[in-house]
Amino acid sequence: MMENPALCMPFGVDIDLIKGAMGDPDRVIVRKASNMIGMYADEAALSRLIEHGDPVHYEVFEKAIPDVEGHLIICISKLYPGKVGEEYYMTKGHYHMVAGTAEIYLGVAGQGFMLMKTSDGKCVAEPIRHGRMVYVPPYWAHRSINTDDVPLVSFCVYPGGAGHNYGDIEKEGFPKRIFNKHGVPVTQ
Ligand code: PAN
Ligand code: ZN
Repeated sequence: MMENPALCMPFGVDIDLIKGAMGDPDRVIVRKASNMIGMYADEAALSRLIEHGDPVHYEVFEKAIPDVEGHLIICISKLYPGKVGEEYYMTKGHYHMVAGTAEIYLGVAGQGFMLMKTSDGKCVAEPIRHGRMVYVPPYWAHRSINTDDVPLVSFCVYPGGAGHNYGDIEKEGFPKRIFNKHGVPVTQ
């Protein structure tokens, strides 16, 4: 008889709310400037960054939870401070592969925005910071943006089996961007 793929053992994990790190992650995804080609408005500024050290833009710390319905996938997302030209560092952003699945982002440290869009053109920038939760409803693509000068750390929870669809966002982009203009975040 086939074993049920959803079966696993209970566990706990330490989360360092100051450093924005998971005690014992099973997987760490690291995205550098060179993984962000095509995402920022100022492509020349991104090329310069890649040539000058290719800095890490963000890290995602994950536990190995079965990616099937019934589970809740958890991760810590740590988005470093910085700018590409005048545009703040951000994540690639994605729809979920199973588009009708939601996600909860709890702001742990730093501050910025969760930029969310639908395929029919709605777009919302919701502030996220320590102590604030952002609800990403089903069908909304989502990208975090760090407008602070410390890492923006979030604790994310989404349904097992949701998956990630990066391709549609690479094609569509987001209708809004957030720039640093004379020291303050401006949405354009
Ligand atoms: C988050 C994101 C994480 C990194 O865990 O995956 O913040 O952003 P990108 O996946 O867009 O590179 C999430 O939304 N998971 O579904
Ligand atoms: Zn997501």
